[in-house]
Amino acid sequence: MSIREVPTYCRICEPLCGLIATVEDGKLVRLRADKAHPLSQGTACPKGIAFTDIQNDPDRVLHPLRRRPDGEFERVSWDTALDEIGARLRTLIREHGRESLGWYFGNPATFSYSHTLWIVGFQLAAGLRHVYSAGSQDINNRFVASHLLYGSLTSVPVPDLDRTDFLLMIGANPLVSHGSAVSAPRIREKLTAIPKRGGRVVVVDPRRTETARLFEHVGIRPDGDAWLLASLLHVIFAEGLEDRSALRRQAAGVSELRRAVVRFTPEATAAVTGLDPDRVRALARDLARADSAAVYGRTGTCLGRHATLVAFLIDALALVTGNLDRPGGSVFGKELVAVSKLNARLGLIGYGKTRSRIGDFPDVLGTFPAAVMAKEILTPGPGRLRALFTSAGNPASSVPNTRELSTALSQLDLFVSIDLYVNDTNRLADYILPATTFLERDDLPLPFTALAPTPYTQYTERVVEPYGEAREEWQIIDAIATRIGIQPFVLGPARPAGRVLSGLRRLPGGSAARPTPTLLADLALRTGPYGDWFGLRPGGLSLRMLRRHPHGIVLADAIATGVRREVVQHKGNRVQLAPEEILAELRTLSSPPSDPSYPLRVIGMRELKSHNSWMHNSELLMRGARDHTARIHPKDAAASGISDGDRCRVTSPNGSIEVTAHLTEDMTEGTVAIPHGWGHRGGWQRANAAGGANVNDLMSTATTDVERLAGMSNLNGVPIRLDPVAVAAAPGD
Ligand SMILES: Nc1nc2c(c(=O)[nH]1)N[C@H]1C(S)=C(S)[C@@H](COP(=O)(O)OP(=O)(O)OC[C@H]3O[C@@H](n4cnc5c(=O)[nH]c(N)nc54)[C@H](O)[C@@H]3O)O[C@H]1N2
Ligand SMILES: Nc1nc2c(c(=O)[nH]1)N[C@H]1C(S)=C(S)[C@@H](COP(=O)(O)OP(=O)(O)OC[C@H]3O[C@@H](n4cnc5c(=O)[nH]c(N)nc54)[C@H](O)[C@@H]3O)O[C@H]1N2
Ligand code: SF4
Ligand SMILES: [Mo]
Repeated sequence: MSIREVPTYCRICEPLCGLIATVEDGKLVRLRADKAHPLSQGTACPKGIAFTDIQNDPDRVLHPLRRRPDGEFERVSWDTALDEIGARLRTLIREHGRESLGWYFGNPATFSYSHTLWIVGFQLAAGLRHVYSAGSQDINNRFVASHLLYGSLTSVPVPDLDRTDFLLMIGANPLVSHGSAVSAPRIREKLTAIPKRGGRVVVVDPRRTETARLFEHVGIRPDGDAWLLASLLHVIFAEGLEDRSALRRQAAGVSELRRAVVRFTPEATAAVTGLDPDRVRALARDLARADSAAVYGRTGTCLGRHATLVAFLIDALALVTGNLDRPGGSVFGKELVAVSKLNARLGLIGYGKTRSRIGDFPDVLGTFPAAVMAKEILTPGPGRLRALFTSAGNPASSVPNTRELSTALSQLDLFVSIDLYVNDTNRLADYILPATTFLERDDLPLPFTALAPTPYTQYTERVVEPYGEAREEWQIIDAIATRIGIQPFVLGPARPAGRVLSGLRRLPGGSAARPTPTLLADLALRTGPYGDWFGLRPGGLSLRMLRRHPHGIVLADAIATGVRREVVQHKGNRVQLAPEEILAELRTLSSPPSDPSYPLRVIGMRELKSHNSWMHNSELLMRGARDHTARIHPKDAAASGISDGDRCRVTSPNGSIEVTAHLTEDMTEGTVAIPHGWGHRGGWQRANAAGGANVNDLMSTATTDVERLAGMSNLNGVPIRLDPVAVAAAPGD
């Protein structure tokens, strides 16, 4: 018997905690927190530990599956699956062109550099138009705000947690989510250290969350953030609290922004935010006067009706108070590989380069809003989406109006999914191709280093060989591409990307003119901001060097500041505070008229032992009486005739679901919180048995309900009503 202890890192969520895997005869038997990881230092959450259940799950898909006419799946060989998919694709391309092909990639794709690279390679080489991702339900507004402010989509400032005196946190719950768009193991300690050193943390959230309980809570009404931020700016300008010297040095459009927020007095916005004007004024003053302050917003600010405006105002507030690109403020991390620069030079993917056929939405980094995907499948005409691939995604659970999407998916000419499971989406697929788990592939966390207040990285080899016949996504994508005559990363020399990438073929290690992900990663790393430049910069990074640090490596004590000139691509390297798109949003900002039939609003929330839709099959995480509940304020429950523990019906203009009522004064009145990712119908038995409902049945895909600038789905602040569910009387009652 061979037993090995292998250091690696968790790729479920963004802190990327160090793990030690115990492997016995090629099988994973245990995961535990890695004490030798320089930042996570022996911490990991229940999900990371429970990944053993996923790795060894008897419900995992370990062989290619093909759907039979009766709807059941049968096992087929890889060759059969790939050849049949290839043949069907060639027919579709002949009849309808490559624009009939599409891809949706989900959240776990972000955690695999090879998967992401090969999707982009395939997209560019095949000229795919129909590309969708979890981003339009998550973070694309943040990228568009950065595009408007800095002329650089992928430059996202992070709160300088270790040095800040004042953290204004809006719509984020890092005690449960462990931080997002900020990569920081042990984030709870980083946050609690702020008040310990005399600073403040203010949490703006309609629910008194696990995070809000530890700090100061501002209980805003859902989707009131744009109004609150505009009011904070209003007070700061009106009282002359802005940092004039920072504005002179860093910004353009100051007076236009100042004028645009004139009408947003705290009194004028109180009805929308639900906040006392004096409290808003005090918050503005305290923020402006703090020695340093960081303003940070996450999914709670991304899924409302004004998501891009909100993300924009978050950074504008940091800049106006003199806290952008400054220690203790909102700061720009250095990328592990120079994606932003390379992209700026080659112009490969950007914003608004093309527009969607349905709804005329601009693309964001080459993707369209997932909310229009169903209509792209259902609407006849040239450019109709006919063949869809999903990889590491469960859109029938995660995007709005899941009933519409399920109907659409069953009308596709071809539907292929690359996943670990039969999930709520690919149960409708023609083929399911088994992917490796993160423990079965090598990895380098490309996008996360720039988001880390203490920059760090780690390279990991695969910990176990793939179980069954699982393959890495890039290999599957490559195999499919080959069958339709496309080679990702070997483009014609006429295309700018082709020129760069074809150069790689001549490098040692690029076997048979086809670079591997590992080769590309090494090359990008070595020529990146931390790279060794093939020996020109001793001590710099290469994969070889990272292999010598299997527990990970800290790259700097803190994020370097004073980098605006490198980050901001606009004229004179000035941050644009008044782009027309934003001024127009501010001019027209008005809250939708309230409809008495839907007096309450629903928002999302995350739970410690769930991860989006895909960890409900883990025994460890599902232990105890776990139930899918709606968190409701007791007064709202009473008004609807509902008691704690009752089943209740939640109805929006778009749909209706049934969940269990959980009464709690943590909710602000008028707001109900329901987690997403429940109500399963897949091939995962424990998850199916867990019950619950799909909250996204309540959400709308009407193009008027999709945020205009970034195509964000509206998943927070959606109007609902609550009704008791009549319990059938027992016989004899
Ligand atoms: N109402 C509401 N909806 C939401 C949200 C919300 O707050 N409220 N949040 C949104 C957000 S932020 C996100 S990120 C999305 C997530 O939306 P999606 O990414 O569409 O869905 P997930 O639930 O993350 O499902 C991921 C799938 O990937 C599979 N998987 C896991 N690891 C791997 C792997 O290594 N390789 C492959 N090939 N497959 C893998 C899992 O089995 C699962 O089927 O949901 C969004 N939806
Ligand atoms: N345990 C666990 N961790 C996760 C995940 C998970 O599913 N489970 N998912 C991962 C993913 S994909 C992501 S993107 C991150 C997300 O990371 P976070 O954004 O930190 O996660 P949430 O807990 O959803 O926090 C969002 C907060 O916004 C609040 N909110 C809702 N609507 C509004 C609003 O209109 N205004 C304001 N101000 N607040 C509002 C909610 O009450 C909630 O507390 O978490 C990641 N980590
Ligand atoms: S917080 Fe948990 S799920 Fe996230 S990386 Fe760490 S161990 Fe993994
Ligand atoms: Mo997400």
